[in-house]
Amino acid sequence: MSKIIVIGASGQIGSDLTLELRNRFGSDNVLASDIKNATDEVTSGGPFETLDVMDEKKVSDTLNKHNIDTVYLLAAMLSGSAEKNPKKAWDLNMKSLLSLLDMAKDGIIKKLFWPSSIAVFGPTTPKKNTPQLTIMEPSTVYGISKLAGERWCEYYFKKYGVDVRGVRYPGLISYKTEAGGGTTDYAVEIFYEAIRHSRYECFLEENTTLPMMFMPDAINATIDLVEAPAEKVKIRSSYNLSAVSFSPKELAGEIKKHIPEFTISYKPDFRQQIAESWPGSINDDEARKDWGWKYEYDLEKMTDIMLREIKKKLG
Ligand code: AKB
Repeated sequence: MSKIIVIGASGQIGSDLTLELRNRFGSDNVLASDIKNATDEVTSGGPFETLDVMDEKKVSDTLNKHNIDTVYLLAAMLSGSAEKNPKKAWDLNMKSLLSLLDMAKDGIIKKLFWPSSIAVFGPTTPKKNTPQLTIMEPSTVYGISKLAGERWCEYYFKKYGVDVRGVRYPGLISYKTEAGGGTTDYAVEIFYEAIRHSRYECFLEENTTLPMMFMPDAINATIDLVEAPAEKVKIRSSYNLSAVSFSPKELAGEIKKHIPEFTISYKPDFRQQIAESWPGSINDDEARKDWGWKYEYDLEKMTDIMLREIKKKLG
């Protein structure tokens, strides 16, 4: 049985991922860690350690102490926050990856999952059905760090045989832990505001279509990729991954079916430019072909669950 650590277990992906990993592999085999406090569900359901991913020694001591062999490295600064703190974002996103890649190279760990993003694409990338291999000229700090990270992953795999795996996440939508600092965050905020106030002011324009995915699909993709036999994982930079694409107007229309009095207004800010630099839809043929990826949740199903679960959560 693998011994797993989730670094960044308090974040939007990390919290859901930790719970599902514990569900599949047993609570004692999944150590959650983060610099911030995690949700009660994460801290009470299994081991948790406070960990700053920038503290290389503490990270390596923790891996040794718990005999960890598989690392999910989710600590990162997202697109919106990174534009406000370019150097800090570069340091966090790059140093953490390079130090874990080195630990894998030195045999301290056996497997590393590292998330990339649709932010690796830029204004010159074909916007529709964006292929795995295409023009990549990201115009955001976050995107530059993710593209550089992808290149490092492939380099460590080819040069040192490091078993590193990754996916290019689209915007992720979930109800357990709110997102923070991303451009696609509107698609989570909108649900809370629809339930609380029946209205939402969106920071993107109404017709800005972006690739999105419901969290359970993202979690399945992540674990399936990490669990796939090594010979099936043909791409070691990061796989394109796709589910649904929609605009704020389309999402608002879907919410209106449940909350007829819901209204949306638009006040685009600096994130509009980031969103415009990203594709509207993604081609994920390679992930489907190599390790059998397939999404489950469409816009309708996702909206239904989001509204139901957030209502429950807000009481
Ligand atoms: C962001 O908006 O920055 C992220 C992403 C698409 O990687 N959700």
